[in-house]
Amino acid sequence: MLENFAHALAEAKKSGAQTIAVAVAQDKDVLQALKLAQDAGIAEAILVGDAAEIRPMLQEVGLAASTRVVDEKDPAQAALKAVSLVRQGQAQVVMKGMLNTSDFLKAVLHPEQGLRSGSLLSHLAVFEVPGENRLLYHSDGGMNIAPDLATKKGILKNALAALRALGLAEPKVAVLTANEQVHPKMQATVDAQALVAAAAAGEFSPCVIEGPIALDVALNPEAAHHKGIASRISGQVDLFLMPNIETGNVLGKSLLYYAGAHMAGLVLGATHPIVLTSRAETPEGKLHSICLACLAARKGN
Ligand code: COD
Repeated sequence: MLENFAHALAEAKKSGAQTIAVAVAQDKDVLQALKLAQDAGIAEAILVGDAAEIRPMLQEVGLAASTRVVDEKDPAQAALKAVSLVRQGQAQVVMKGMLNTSDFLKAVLHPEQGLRSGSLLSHLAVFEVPGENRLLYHSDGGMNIAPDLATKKGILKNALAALRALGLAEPKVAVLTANEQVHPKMQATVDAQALVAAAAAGEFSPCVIEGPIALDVALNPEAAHHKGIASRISGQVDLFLMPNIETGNVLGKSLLYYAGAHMAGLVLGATHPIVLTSRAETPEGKLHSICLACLAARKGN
């Protein structure tokens, strides 16, 4: 179980450096994050993007002038080139730089040149929240927009595989909804019931999963007690499965801005780990995502 990002970094350091191909790398925060990762001994970078913009930034952030730069001004082409470096085995991880998420993900999903594995791709957000004694995981607040039941199953499988690879043998999962009653007009509650039934039939083992479950019950045993709910996971949830992208996105940003949390972001289910950070994230924040991706690459995901 990873307690915090410092713990994750210490684990990643044990495996030596992975090579990261960065799509549209002309961004000082991205380059600073890569410098931090290099100094920590967890990653080396290949920078794909506008070389005329990237080269002067190298010295500013302290990266060596000999750092490999692949010149490509067009962002969509740069994303495809970064992805192809991973396909060719020249890098083990691909990272989003200064381009929008959809354009980056379209390169990852490219039928011939992308990193598809045949599985669903999904986003995993990892949070270090003040006062919590371990990292918390949310999915999917970043990629799958309005998941149906089959997509939620794929999201859950990807997240469980990642959590197990990160050392959680039997993750505790809350299938989040607005309440604990199954209501036919609230599709999230219907899906939650179906996911828990599938889990009871062994589809996601090993894990302990509950739903439909509201956030207060998932977080707080007293809330569960007051509502008369006998929960095995209340207050101990590792993975929060989101009903849709907006819930995941808003809850995640609430943790960052109201609770002072720190976040890492990965895309799971591809042939290689994918670093997906917000452009607003600080270099230290981007380092957390690089670190988690390097751990995932080490585990062979
Ligand atoms: N996993 C595997 N294959 C997928 C997935 C997925 N999650 N999504 C689409 N595909 C495949 C489809 O099967 C199809 O073959 C091809 O990709 C194109 O599918 P479309 O047309 O449905 O998908 P796109 O290209 O229009 O969009 C895919 C995105 C991931 C880009 C889109 O879903 C998206 O923009 N998601 C939200 C990203 C975002 O804005 N996040 C919030 C900020 S972090």
